[in-house]
Amino acid sequence: VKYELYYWPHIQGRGEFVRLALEEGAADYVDVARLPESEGGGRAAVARLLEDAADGRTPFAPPVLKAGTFLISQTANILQYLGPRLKLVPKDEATRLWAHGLQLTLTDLVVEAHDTHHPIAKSLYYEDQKPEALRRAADFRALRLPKFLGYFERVLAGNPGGDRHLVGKSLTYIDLSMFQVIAGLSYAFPRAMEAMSRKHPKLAVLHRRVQERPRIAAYLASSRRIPFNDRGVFRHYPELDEA
Ligand SMILES: N[C@@H](CCC(=O)N[C@@H](CS)C(=O)NCC(=O)O)C(=O)O
Repeated sequence: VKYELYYWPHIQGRGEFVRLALEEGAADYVDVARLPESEGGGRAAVARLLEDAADGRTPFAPPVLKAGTFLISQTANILQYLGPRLKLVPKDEATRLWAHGLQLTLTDLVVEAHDTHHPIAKSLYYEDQKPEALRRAADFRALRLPKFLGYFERVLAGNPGGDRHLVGKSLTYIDLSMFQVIAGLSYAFPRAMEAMSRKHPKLAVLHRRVQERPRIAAYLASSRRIPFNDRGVFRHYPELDEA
């Protein structure tokens, strides 16, 4: 096996961005924590990886990708590594830096989506920060979501390689990540996102096209795709969506 992904086995979470790249790239990989515990899987596999490593290079948080002797953390960093190897980003440096910048912007959006249900503390239950979550989510829907999606719609419209992709002339890991963000936001905020996709038609088309790619469609239909649930980054609490 060429790649080992270490990520929580019960959620899509941030690991999903890596899973999608590995799937589209037809990579030889194992989603380690999804193996039975008797085969070294389960949450314990992730926990073990986050124990202090002998070489002092312990990752802070999953997802983590093991590739040969490399242990790579941070979603955008993992994708920057996998991109050229899975032919999911153009080779030239300028384009790769642009792509990485876009991925980091998606990372920021993911944090803000998370903070709608956990605006005060990760360590508290949603139920213990609900008034703050309601305020944060209202602001997210009214201002942040349109700002981020408007930005990505403009990037798509202005891509010199054409508006079928965010970067270059063919599919990149940025398109895959954008698909996942739209899928997650649509799960979390179905009503707000309905209006949003009407306002951002090019993103809506990109989302659909990625979903229909043969390898992605096969992956989404498989048991490897964990359903969205109320433990991941994207959670559906109806009261946080538009009235
Ligand atoms: N910026 C990192 C964030 C990683 C992250 O927050 N991982 C979550 C799971 S999705 C976690 O376990 N965090 C533990 C913590 O923040 O204490 C990335 O994009 O990979």
